[in-house]
Amino acid sequence: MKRYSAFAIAREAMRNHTGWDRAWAKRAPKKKYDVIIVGAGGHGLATAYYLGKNFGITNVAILEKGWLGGGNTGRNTTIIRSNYLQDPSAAIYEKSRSLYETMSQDLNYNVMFSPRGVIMLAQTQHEVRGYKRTAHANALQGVTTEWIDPARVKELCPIMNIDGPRYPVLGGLWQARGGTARHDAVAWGYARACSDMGMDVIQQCEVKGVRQQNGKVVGVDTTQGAIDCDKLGMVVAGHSGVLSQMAGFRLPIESVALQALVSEPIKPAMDIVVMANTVHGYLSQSDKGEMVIGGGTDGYNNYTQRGSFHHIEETVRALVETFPMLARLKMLRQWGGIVDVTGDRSPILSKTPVEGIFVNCGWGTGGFKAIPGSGWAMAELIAKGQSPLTDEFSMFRFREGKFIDESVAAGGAH
Ligand code: FAD
Ligand code: PYC
Repeated sequence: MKRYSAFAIAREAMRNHTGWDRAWAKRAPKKKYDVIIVGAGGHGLATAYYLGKNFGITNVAILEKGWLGGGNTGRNTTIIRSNYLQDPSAAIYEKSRSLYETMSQDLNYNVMFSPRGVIMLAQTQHEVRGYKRTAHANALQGVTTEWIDPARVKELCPIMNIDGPRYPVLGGLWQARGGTARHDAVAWGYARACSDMGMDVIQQCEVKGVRQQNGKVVGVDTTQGAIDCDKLGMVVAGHSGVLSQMAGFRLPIESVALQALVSEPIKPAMDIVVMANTVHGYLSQSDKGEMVIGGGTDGYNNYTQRGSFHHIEETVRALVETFPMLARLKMLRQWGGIVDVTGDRSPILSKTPVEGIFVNCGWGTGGFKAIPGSGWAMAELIAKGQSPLTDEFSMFRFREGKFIDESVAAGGAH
């Protein structure tokens, strides 16, 4: 694969861009792989990438029923932060945030990581306590966050009305190295790197069945035929329950739509990300100038990858008191993705009751930020059967009552 560089761009400009390779090869499935990853979202692709990079395992296929990055990865609002409360969460989310810092160089692909800073607003006394506790925990964990007062919030985000009649801003949890990245580029960059290592990224290939012999996985049945494997990683977010059913076990997961919308583009109005979880809303401004807006999950389980009118009204109504300028904007488009939510709002990275099957899911409304860290950890779990980053995130913790409660830190309210 040719490297992207200023020199390559100049060379291609001189010859009408006729010399670029395809970013990833289009291949038909082989009969057998060492590892099959189901789901070419960010987590599946990152898992495959680190299997190759960290463990030299490259006889790998990533199977995707639609187009790569077309699930939640390409539908999310790209907030990256690592300000979680519990130690196992801080470890994996901070690993992930730090990998984002060098991802463009690592993948030789510009993922537009923008560490512009993220505030989680406290608008009730309950949130003040929760975020102060998180700031103290983060200090012990080596994660740089800070409790800031309302005057500093206003300084960081002048368009905000901090004296709202119902929910005045009482302060916030500020992570200066949090931010955003370009979601598609993260998926494309990993896919290109996987393909370059000789892995097969196979789109339009839906897994319809999981084959086992004597309690061990031996392959999958797909819309492109049967494919054998020694190990299987299920990394399908909102469809995890469907896949686990094919493999004959159940997961403690609920699937529910999360929606987002963007406004018409406007001149630069805010250069940080703000989350207001009490009122169920959050806001940032994209490089194109659109205000990127999201809120809470739908109030009922569903598999609907679509937006709905009531959600626009609820979310904008929630935010407009704190951001009065929103009232004057036209909304441009909205969409939805299916997120996979666990009871303790923490993910599952785990072995399963079937030997050779591993599952990565349960990132709920907050897994984009976790893509590189999750891929790093999941690759180690698949390659070695154990990873210090995944030990606490077993699917069996729910049976044992060892919850990792992240209800305060979880992203879009649910
Ligand atoms: P996905 O990207 O959904 O990938 C799973 C893939 O599996 C899909 O492409 C799907 O087609 C494929 N698949 C499913 N079934 C099969 C099958 N049978 N065979 C083959 N392939 C299959 N997180 C943040 O950190 N910050 C945010 O700001 C943020 N905002 C969000 C906003 C919205 C509106 C949404 C919906 C989510 C948001 N998230 C956010 C959450 C984040 O998007 C997800 O946690 C993350 O993208 C999950 O990635 P994934 O790779 O696990 O799943
Ligand atoms: O996890 O930070 C997050 C998030 C913000 C919006 C949706 N998820």
